[in-house]
Amino acid sequence: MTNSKCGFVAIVGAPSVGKSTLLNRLLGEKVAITASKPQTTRHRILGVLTEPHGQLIFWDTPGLHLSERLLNQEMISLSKAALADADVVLWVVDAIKRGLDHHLARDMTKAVNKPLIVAINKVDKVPKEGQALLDQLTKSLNPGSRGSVFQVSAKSGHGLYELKNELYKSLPPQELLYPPDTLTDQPLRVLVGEMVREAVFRLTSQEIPYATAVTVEEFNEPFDKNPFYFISATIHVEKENQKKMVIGHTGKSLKAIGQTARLSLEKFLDCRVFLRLFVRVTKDWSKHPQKLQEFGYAE
Ligand SMILES: Nc1nc2c(ncn2[C@@H]2O[C@H](COP(=O)(O)OP(=O)(O)OP(=O)(O)O)[C@@H](O)[C@H]2O)c(=O)[nH]1
Ligand SMILES: [Mg+2]
Repeated sequence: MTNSKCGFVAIVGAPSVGKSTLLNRLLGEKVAITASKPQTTRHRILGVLTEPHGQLIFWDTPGLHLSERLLNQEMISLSKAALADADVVLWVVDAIKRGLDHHLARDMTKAVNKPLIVAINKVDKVPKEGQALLDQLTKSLNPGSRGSVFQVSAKSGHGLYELKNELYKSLPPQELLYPPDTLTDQPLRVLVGEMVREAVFRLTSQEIPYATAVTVEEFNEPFDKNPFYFISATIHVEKENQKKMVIGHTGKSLKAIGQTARLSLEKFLDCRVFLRLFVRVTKDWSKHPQKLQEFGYAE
């Protein structure tokens, strides 16, 4: 009989509540991109945390929300699959803004009959005089016999030690399912594309973040004479006017996207990066199942 606890934790919740930030913070590494705009995450992202007493295998998921859009429906089905496959559900709630889709997330997490841990995130944003309201919210979200509620901050790390301990308690005793040095299942190339998409998400506005997909065409590791990564990637948008917006007047916007993406890639890869970006119109890609598949957003 093993002493270690190990199992799958589905991180679910409404868009923008801080699911991906929480995952990165728990792992101490960036495996998921984050942005202040909703619907940033489009995949089910695996993040593995191995500690002396076991292994927490997280799935970060796209924010649960209602949408007619094909891409969004694919995203939501990934979140539902994670809920169905997990050993324990970690429902993340924003301490300040509940948002329209809060009830959808609540109903979906209620519907699965599994241990449920609620993390009320962003408590660093709650002013002193808001503490009573926060405590009221904490009481109202208590899942009773299914689990418990924690006040946390993915930004400051507040409450995460206690949250982790509770997650371990809900997992079955079993041998580690992944080798201890596993961090994520995403190929490096996919992560690199995601970091370029993060820069687009953060630096553009209106419909552009939602009309963007990124593919990586070249990914060359450093070697003796070339002490940097050489990466070339394409930013796909759906319409000609969107391409103009991404490039910007005299290329200013694309330059800023390139700079931001390069800096986060250099931090992540711990090495200098030469990044070449192209912008291409792939007409209405988010409406075509085949394109969604090609860009990795559908099975
Ligand atoms: N102040 C504060 N901001 C936070 C915290 N956690 C996340 N954020 C911010 O909230 C925004 C959304 O964070 P994400 O991690 O991208 O949220 P998400 O739930 O993964 O969003 P989707 O993938 O779109 O569903 C970002 O601007 C984060 O910096 C926190 O604990 N405190
Ligand atoms: Mg996310």
